[in-house]
Amino acid sequence: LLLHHPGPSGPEQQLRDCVLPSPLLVGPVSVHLASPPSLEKIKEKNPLVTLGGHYRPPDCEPQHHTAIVVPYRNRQTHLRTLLYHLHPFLQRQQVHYGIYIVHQSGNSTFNRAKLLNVGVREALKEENWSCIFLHDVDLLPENDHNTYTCHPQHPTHLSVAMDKFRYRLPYSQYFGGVSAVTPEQYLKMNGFPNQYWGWGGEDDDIAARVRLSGMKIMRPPLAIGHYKMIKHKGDQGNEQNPRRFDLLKRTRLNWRSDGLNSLTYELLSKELEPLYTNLSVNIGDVP
Ligand code: UDH
Ligand code: NGS
Repeated sequence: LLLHHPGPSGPEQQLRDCVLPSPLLVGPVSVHLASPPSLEKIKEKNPLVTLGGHYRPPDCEPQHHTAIVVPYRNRQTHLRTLLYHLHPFLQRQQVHYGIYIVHQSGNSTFNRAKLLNVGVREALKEENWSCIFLHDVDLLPENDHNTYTCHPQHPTHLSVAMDKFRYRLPYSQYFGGVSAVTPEQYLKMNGFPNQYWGWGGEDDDIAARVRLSGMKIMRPPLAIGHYKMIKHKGDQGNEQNPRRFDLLKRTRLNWRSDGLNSLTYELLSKELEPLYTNLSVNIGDVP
């Protein structure tokens, strides 16, 4: 049934609201990690994805508008695997989405949380997203009932059952991998820390911010939140951060002054690729 109503510039088709859970869901899916197809092949398989990696369900009005933000440097094969898997996954969920790759340019020490701050800010400049996913490039969701939407009050941690942790949480406050916030929740917790250079601790800081700003962490059931991680070694430029334990002791003191409200960076380029938006950014280096 199609309803018609006159829009501001003449008659306009109004689609039915997309329903949740989406009728297109299949539940558990097998994930192929080895040798993903070329970007051209992936685009062919996803003809409705538009420039910059955006998609809207064609047959119903989406109720959720989700930006996927991926912190990134030098993981080309992982990125292709993620795109190959995530585009069809999100389309089955009938959400309106866009994929943003935030590429840390140069060889300075990697800073995952700061890249996530940049991605949130840039994505929200572009569209009025209702939900922002913070998504590692090497994690592939294995069940499409794990919906890529936000809880209205509380941040969500999605990757609760990763294969490398034998499909359980490694510890109860774990917030790494894949998580989601609304713009309001993000503002309330003053975003993410900018001071974690190198591997480790930034996800624990983010989890602490959720609590300190008066919110809690929502999670899907373990049976639904299954993820496969693409196996890899630690990256050059992302060595363990020796300051992480000291920083974590100070989250309570620092979260109001370090975060979204202290974020500085230089956007070097923004390219609308067929399957994603590529933000190249200079975020500086360890002070
Ligand atoms: N990332 C990159 N490029 C890098 C480093 C990190 O793209 O050079 C991104 C990527 O999205 C990745 C995320 O940051 O999924 C997290 O980094 P990670 O995968 O290295 O961290 P994870 O904890 O794995 O998933 C760590 C493996 C080695 C840990 C050694 C310390 N015990
Ligand atoms: C904790 C780290 C987290 C990390 C988690 C899982 O110890 O950043 O291990 O790591 N916290 C600190 O170092 C303070 S993993 O097994 O994926 O390498 O996410």
